[in-house]
Amino acid sequence: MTAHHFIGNARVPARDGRTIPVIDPADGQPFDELARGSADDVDQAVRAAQAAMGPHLNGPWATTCARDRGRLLARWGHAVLAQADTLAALEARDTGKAPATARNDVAALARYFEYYAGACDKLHGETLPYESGYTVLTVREPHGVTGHIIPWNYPMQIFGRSVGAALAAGNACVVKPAEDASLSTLHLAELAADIGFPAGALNVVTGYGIEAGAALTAHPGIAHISFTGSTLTGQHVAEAAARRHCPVTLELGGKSPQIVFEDADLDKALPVIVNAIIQNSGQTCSAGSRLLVQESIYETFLARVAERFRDLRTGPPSRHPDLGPLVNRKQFERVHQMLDVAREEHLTEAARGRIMEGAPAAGYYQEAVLFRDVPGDSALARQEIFGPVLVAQPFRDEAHALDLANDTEYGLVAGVWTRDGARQLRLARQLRCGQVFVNNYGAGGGVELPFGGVKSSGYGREKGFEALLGFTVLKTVSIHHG
Ligand code: TXE
Repeated sequence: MTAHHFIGNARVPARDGRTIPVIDPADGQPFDELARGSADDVDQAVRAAQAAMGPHLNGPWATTCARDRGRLLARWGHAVLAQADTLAALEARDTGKAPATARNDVAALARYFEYYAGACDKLHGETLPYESGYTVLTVREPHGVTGHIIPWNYPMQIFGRSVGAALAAGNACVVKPAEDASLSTLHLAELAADIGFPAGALNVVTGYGIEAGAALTAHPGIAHISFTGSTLTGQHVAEAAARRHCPVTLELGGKSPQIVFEDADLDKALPVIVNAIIQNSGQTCSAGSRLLVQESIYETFLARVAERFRDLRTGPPSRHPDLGPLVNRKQFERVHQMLDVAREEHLTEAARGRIMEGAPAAGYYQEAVLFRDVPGDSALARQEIFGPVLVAQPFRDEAHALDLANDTEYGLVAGVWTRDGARQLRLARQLRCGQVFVNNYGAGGGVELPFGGVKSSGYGREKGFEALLGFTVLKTVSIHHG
């Protein structure tokens, strides 16, 4: 792979030759290098994308019709599946993901391409009733060149949902993957070129957020930005974009509640609830990180969750653990900092998993941890930890559960476990978030399901057909023919 951007269907080194080491989270050792992108490199990528669109939507990519865009996306999806093992191994090495999670990411990526391949030629405008003698219609046009800033937790899935939808809608893309997880993105871009995407339709600039990411956000040639990452960086991105009236989609994570009522099917709920926090070692925007359990079953259900937690093994991806290492030292230290806060707040630890024997000492290994009786004002109940840490709180009744669930600055996802149909519907309507799962929980899942937040979890929607609308501009054409 080593140290190149991918611009105009070609490998391009950083203009100033600088690089970033790629660290293996399993042992903390460097194993590759990335190009360290600068504003100059971003400018080169934006120009390549602009050339693909043409000055008047007359470039080679802008004139590729919807049917052919769909065919290219479909071919790309097949190529991804044909290389599933290679991609999963690359991702597991780069991010520390357990192999099963990496394989699931490849399958989801291919499914995004399949979904958006089929959607390309179903994205259409309308004709509108207006005054006599007029025909008025709407057309959905691409923004032009779209910028995509991607985090390190699900590089392939987030690439698929964002870039897949943007290309399907006819935009040319410039992607800035996370400095901790760029290898799969570069591989995918090369694959796209191999199967026939025209030069400039998809460009990748690697590098640090504060350099390449900030340059992309500020570039006047970028007509839309899709960002997934932290709340604070999302704010910086939106501020920079606002200065030049550039629309933004922000997906900023959450502190999502899983609410368990006494009438729930607890056998069904238990594995889903545990998986919703440990999946990808807790580094999931929609992780179910707060467990709210009705008082009457609190002790018995918590004992069952604790039993599961004690069995969870964290270790190197090569040993097929339940949880792989955290992605980098910064994230490892952040989770440790939160565990220090838990000690200062005298929180009660109900269970802890274990680190597999022989896991390299320099790797970023963190056991799954369950805290109980965590007060609503605890930092652990309020802040996104982004690690395998679950905080449990009891609730009295439905009104109390709703108060606790909505008492958060975030609003991405919520899970509700109950057999009471009326309560299912009430809570689905009253929970302040972008997705509600009743008697299931979709941490990271659901290609077809529009996804995004309210409050500090961001705005705009990714996934599903809704995402396509966000990657287009609606033009109204009024024709007076008498
Ligand atoms: O995120 P950043 P970090 C949360 C999670 C985690 C915390 C910090 O709580 O602990 O964020 O992670 C690019 N202009 N999430 O520091 O900084 C950066 O290069 C433009 C939740 O890794 O938001 C990377 O590509 N871009 C989340 C991307 O932004 C900039 C997933 C994310 O990095 C930039 C990841 C700038 N000024 C972390 N600064 C989720 N919603 O799933 C950085 N970047």
